[in-house]
Amino acid sequence: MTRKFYITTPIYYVNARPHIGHAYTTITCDTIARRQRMLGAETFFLTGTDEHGQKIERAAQAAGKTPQQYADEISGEFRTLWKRMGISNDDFIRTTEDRHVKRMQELFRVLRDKGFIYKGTYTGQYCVSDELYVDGAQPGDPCPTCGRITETVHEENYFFKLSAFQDKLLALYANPEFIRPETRRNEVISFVKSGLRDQSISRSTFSWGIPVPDDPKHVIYVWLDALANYITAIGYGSKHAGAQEAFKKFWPADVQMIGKEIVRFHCVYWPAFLMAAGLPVPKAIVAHGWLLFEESKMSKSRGNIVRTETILDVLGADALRYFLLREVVFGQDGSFSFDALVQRYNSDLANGLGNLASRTLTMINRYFKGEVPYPSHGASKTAAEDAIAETARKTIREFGTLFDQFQFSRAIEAVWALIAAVDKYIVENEPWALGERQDEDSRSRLATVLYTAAEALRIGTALAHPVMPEATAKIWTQLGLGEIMKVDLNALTWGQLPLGTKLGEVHPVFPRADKSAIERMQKMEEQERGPAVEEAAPAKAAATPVAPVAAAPAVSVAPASDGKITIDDFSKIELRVGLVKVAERVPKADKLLRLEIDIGTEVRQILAGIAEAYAPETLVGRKVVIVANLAPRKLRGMESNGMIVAASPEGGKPVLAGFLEDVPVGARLK
Ligand code: ME8
Repeated sequence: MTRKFYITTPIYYVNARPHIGHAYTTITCDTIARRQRMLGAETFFLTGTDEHGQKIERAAQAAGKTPQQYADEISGEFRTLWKRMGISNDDFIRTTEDRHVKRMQELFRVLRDKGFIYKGTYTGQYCVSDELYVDGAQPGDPCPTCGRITETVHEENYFFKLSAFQDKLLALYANPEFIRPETRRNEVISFVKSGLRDQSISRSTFSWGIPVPDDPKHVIYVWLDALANYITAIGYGSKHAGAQEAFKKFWPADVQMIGKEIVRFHCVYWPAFLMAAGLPVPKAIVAHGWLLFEESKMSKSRGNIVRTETILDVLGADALRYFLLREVVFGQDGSFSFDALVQRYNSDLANGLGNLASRTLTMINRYFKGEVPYPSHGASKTAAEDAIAETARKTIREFGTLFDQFQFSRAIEAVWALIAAVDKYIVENEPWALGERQDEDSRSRLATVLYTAAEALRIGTALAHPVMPEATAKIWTQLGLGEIMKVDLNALTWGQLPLGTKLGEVHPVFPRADKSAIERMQKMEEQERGPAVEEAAPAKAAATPVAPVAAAPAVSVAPASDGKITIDDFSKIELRVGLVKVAERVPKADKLLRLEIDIGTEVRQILAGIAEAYAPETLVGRKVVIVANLAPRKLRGMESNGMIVAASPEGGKPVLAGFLEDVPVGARLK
């Protein structure tokens, strides 16, 4: 019977456009799925979007759209991007799809019927950004995950009896394969050992979610809704025989890949929900680290994202795939930079695999009319050929072992060690010099050298295919070998390159990237970021908060339970009238102005992203509104001490807030 393999990514929130952090997880899963297919497994690879909850409802509101319109748009962007990148997912689930909604409600019913759900009242703190109940927090406390100030929630909820699962979960973690890597497993074990409280699994103060069956005043907690995607997508809860069949075949998942910040949801709540429903738990939850950019986690709220499209436009998907899997030690955080990307591309792809392919195939074209030559088993075969064959065999073994342990970087390194060995072999054996001679020994030696190089190239290419599907498929065609996807990796071994194979047309696969590639990508990202207007940053990151211009106050406050804030909350924000004394452009920053503003008690330096809307000279002498009690931040190496308040119309330029009547400098707005 064919072995099955089911792999999932998290389903991504639709409050932010995809960036290379999301691409990292998706690429990793795609690579694993492709290798599994080449190993003969019946593979199902699932990704999708997480579209319900208060965070999405608010983001849609802010964008002036209905939540559904908003979700349609951003979910569409994820799908378009994955398609453009050639991601081989077998399905894409959206939590707003009817199939998910119905099956999710069925799961809720099952949990309720089995006695694991009861009604109660929740009073406590909630982080909307992480959609997380923060146990033990007091009003005004920050979220332990993102640092934003939590909101107080007081509402009637349904609860899940999580406390009943402490021992069962600890027994589950005894299996070291269940949570990977080990560090994450230890964190989860100590969290569960410290005691589990029942978990609220519904909300009743907003409506953007799946209604609780038979009690539609409540919507199902977005994390229960979202986690269920992994089973609803493959047929759980469906009445159709085909769907039931698929569920039976593919569940439990073999690998559920996530980023490290959502380990608790996947390793504690998720298996508890499944056990309560009487379902098997996944075989492995695998958590990777974060992609950092400019030294902090790449995320929309920090405004430090890199879009995948920029890299696709300039270097292509394979370059990004290779870089992420080779450069980042899986499980740990890894830094992204355009410099490092281009450097890796040139050294490993243009000069490494690309160069080996083009020099080997070009010489076969030149000296053997484009047909794979017959190696000699006689005198012209030396120990050097045996050494390459042995290295190739070892690489096949090592690559498989390391890859299956999620050590992608080391697995790739093994293939590149083979490429380096073949390069050295070519240099030492000088096929170009042999090609100049016409005697039989030289011809025979040349055939042996080029066959050996081509065979090693074939093996390296087959192994690297899941990592770089597009480029390796091209090399495969140039080798005259047809469809690389059909290769059976179980049977891959030295000596299978058919003699006399007619090569395809030879083209360079990785043209060298020059320095301008870095500048081009940086420029594209700068343009995309636009003026330095960002969403409010985490309160925790006090040294790096908020933009110099914002339409809304950037100090986090705790809304009362109906989403409104109290007067006390508002009074935390110190808005004052300021007078612009100096205004000038910031060199090499198209959008930024440096302002000196008198606020009555002192003159402040504030940097504002308004250079495209206001010429500096028109601002001097103007009265503006500033947020005076904002923690200072550095922009372009200069301190910005406060923030100017401006309206930021969607798609338009910022407009400064001002007064029709005269007001004294330093007056407080309240
Ligand atoms: O958490 N580095 O969605 P999300 C590495 N909807 N990976 C990153 C990353 C970064 N800087 N940024 C994002 C959610 N990711 C929930 C999941 S699942 C039932 C519900 C990747 O849009 C990484 O996989 O915030 C992370 O876990 C995921 O995107 C978070 O995506």
